[in-house]
Amino acid sequence: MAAFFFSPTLSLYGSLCSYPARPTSKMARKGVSRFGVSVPRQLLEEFDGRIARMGYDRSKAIQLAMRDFMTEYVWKYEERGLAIGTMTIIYDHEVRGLEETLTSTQHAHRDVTSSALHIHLDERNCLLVIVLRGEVRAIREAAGKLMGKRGIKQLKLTIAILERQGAGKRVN
Ligand code: NI
Repeated sequence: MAAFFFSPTLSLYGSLCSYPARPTSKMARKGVSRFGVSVPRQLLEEFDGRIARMGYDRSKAIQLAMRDFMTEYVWKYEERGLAIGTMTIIYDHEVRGLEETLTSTQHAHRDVTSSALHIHLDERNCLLVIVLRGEVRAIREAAGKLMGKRGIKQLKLTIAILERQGAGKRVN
């Protein structure tokens, strides 16, 4: 982990945007902003390799990543209202106490855990898909109980907001 933080960094600034050094009036009219970002060299190399295969340049890829980030995280920290979704978990069932934690968490948060599907992937690993429905705040709390637990190899939340609190309008 330390390697990540102490890796040499490169600036994305140079080729982040192909605009001239000073904003032109045309650029200002389009509402485009430039910014500099420092990232670990290894991360940048991997990023460049992947986006090249996908046919994106850095500007486009970073815009997509920023939008994904907002979709993914805004609901987790800001949204209030009614939502549906799934929590997909891949875990090692041999880790002591983990299955009990997964079950007790679902019991404790039965107001938002509608149902669950369990598939035994191989000798050790299981896939658990929990269907969620309820207040975003309660879903967030249930997910928070499991995030970072030892033995959970992957935890992915997919949420759609049905009704924003105060808005009274269905968006999905
Ligand atoms: Ni299993």
